[in-house]
Formats: sequence, structure tokens, C-alpha cells
Amino acid sequence: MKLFYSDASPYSRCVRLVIRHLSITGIDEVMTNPLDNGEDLLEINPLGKIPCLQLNDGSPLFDSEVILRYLDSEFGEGLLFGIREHNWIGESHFSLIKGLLDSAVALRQEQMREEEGKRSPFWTGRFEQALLRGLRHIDQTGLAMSPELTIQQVCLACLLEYLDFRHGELEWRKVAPALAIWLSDFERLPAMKATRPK
Ligand code: GSH
Repeated sequence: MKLFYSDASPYSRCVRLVIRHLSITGIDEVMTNPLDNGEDLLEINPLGKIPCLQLNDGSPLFDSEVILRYLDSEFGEGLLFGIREHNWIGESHFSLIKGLLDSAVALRQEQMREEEGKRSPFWTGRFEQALLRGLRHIDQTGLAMSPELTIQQVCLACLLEYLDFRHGELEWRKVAPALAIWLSDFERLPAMKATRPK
């Protein structure tokens, strides 16, 4: 199998973290800048986005949620998503974290537009407020606090370190002090260290 990824992409990091957590072998990780529009990627993902996992028979899996569900089901007995007993509240919690990842990446895109003189104060503020509201909610409701590793924790940790990497000015720890303590422990996992963007 071949994984098209970038080490700066938080979605890719969720996938790479799960590959390591589940000790999956046989995946060739190919560093890819999606903005280069490389043919290898465009041929299998018309969206031109990463992560994209190409299976051994050539068929592609995207987006990150589909890849994560595939890996968990094939190699993790479905434990990360907890598919044995359906948990709609947990699914919704996952949606919240995915939505925050989308806001964080959209905020980065707004930053990049600055070079073109096109950054929108309205959208910048909206993405920032969604991030701070969402993290405060997760912090206050204790949604991250499960003793077993969950897919929500994987994506949350990738989100929080992405905020440190790209959006330090947000100072998310001020609205989510319990998450800050949780991350200081979680960030020591070998899979976190191995996938940290340089
Ligand atoms: N919903 C997608 C997922 O969960 O995989 C989002 C993936 C995504 O937006 N990836 C970014 C990308 O490939 C990198 S962080 N951007 C290129 C583009 O938007 O054209």
C-alpha cells in the first residue's frame, strides 16, 4: 500500500499515528505536497488532497476518515472507533473534532491568502472563534478523557499540536487548560513523536 501524505497535514498525521499505533507494516509513505498537483496523486484522487491511501490492488481510499475507518477495521478490530456498540454521541464528538481540524486548516489557508493581499478578517475571526468555542466545549465536558485510546483522542492530539505548529497566536491553552494537561501526557507517545512535523 502507498500513503500520500505531508508531515504538516494534521489529517495525514492522524492516519500516520494510527498506522504506528496499530503496528501496521507494508505501507510506503510518500511525502507529497498536494499544491504541486503531482500526477500520481491526481490520478487516484481527483480532489488533489492528502491523505490518500492506495491499496495494493491500486484502488484509492480518501478522505482521512475513510482511511482511518479502514485501518481500524482491517488491523485494529474496530476498537478505535468502537464499532461493536454503536455510539452516536461518540460519532458526534468525532464530527466536532473533524470540524475543528477543518477550521484550523481553513484558517491556515486564510493566512496563506495574505500573500495575495486577500485575507478576510471576517472568515479569520469566524474560524478562530469556532476553534476556541469547540476546544472550550471539549475541555469542559471532558470528552477527551477515556482510559483507552480512541479515534477522537488521536485526532484531537493532532489538532492541538497543529494549532501549536501553525496558530500559536490562538493561545488555545487559555480556554482549554484540562486539554493542555492531557496533551502534555499524550504527546509523549512514541507514535506522536515519530509523526511530529519538523
Ligand atoms: N476532508 C479531508 C480529509 O479529512 O482527508 C481534508 C484533506 C485536506 O484538506 N488536506 C489538505 C490538502 O490536501 C492538506 S492538510 N489540501 C490541498 C487542497 O485543498 O487542494
